[in-house]
Amino acid sequence: MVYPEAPSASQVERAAAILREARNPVLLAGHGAARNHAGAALARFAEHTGVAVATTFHGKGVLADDHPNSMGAIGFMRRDYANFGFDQADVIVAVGYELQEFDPVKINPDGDKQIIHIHRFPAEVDAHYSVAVGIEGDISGSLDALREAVPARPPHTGAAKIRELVADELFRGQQDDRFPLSPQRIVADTRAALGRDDIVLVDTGAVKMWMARLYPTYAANTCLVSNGLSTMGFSLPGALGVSLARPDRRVLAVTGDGSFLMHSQEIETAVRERIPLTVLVWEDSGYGLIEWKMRLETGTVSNVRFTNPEITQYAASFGATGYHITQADDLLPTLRKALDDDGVSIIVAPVDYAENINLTDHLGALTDPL
Ligand SMILES: Cc1ncc(C[n+]2csc(CCOP(=O)(O)OP(=O)(O)O)c2C)c(N)n1
Repeated sequence: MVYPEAPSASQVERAAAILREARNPVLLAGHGAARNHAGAALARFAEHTGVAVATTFHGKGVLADDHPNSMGAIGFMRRDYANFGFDQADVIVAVGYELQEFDPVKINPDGDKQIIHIHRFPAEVDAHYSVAVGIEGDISGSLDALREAVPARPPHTGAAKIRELVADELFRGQQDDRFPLSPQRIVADTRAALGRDDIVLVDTGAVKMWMARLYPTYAANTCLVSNGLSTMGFSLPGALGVSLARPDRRVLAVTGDGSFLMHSQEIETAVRERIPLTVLVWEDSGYGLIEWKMRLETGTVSNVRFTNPEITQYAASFGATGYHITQADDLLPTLRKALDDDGVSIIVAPVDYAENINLTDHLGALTDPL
């Protein structure tokens, strides 16, 4: 295959020399890999070199989460399962990663790992992202060239262990009948309601942390997360755009109640323009992520609670249908009903964010270097 923007042969050879000597190379795929449709080349590269692959939130799905080399998404708040894969790594192959996606201190705390940076343009660097070799060019072409320059290796065994940790947490979530709902239950039911190629858009907030870390994603650009600058208010108007662009897919906007109140006026657009829209609001009557960070960083919490309108009545006032979940078992059938409907539906799911701090405590205590 001929690619435009072919990588330089000398850059490829310098990177191959590092990879041949690597004891435990790990791959991080970012936004650029998804945006540049590098998923197929990435899978070929992972299968040949045996590397375990994590993605950033923006790269979610560029390697399917059920691929044997996949470790899922890298942790953002603190550590998460996929971070274990980087603890013992000596080389990081970063593919389409950009510094603003997340702070590399989390995967290269001592700045001692060798980094091969593959992207269409040179890397921005910092003390934890100091590039040993940059390969600039078409991402798929660069991956194929590097693959051809290194010997095949057996698959990294750690990836399967990490997939198991994620699957176990989701399985427990699926069984969790508590009300307000556990975040894991909402993620599990969201996954069950959508097909592999359907598209979910996730707003920023605690909701994003849960969806990004746990929602199994099988193709690039099927779980679109507001990250980087992380603007609130992206998912609902974003879903209108996705519905128009991909009328063949079912589309779900997932948002916290704070973000919902920043963009809910666009329900009017959906009703007026007859654009199918389903919105799932994780309701905690607060800025859940800010509360979570305050607890972690200052130990005190202030000014993060607010009162919602009665959202089902609010939705009805636009001519949309509102659903208020009142028990855990109602969520999945309601999601299915709304997604099968061509109209505009807003589903309110009360969430138990006591799980936020439990999660960071649990992950902080967990060390499982692979
Ligand atoms: C436009 C904008 N304003 C403020 C912020 C800072 N911020 C990030 S998350 C968040 C709270 C989000 O609350 P909510 O939408 O209810 O989601 P939750 O965290 O409760 O899941 C805030 C205020 C932001 N990212 N974007």
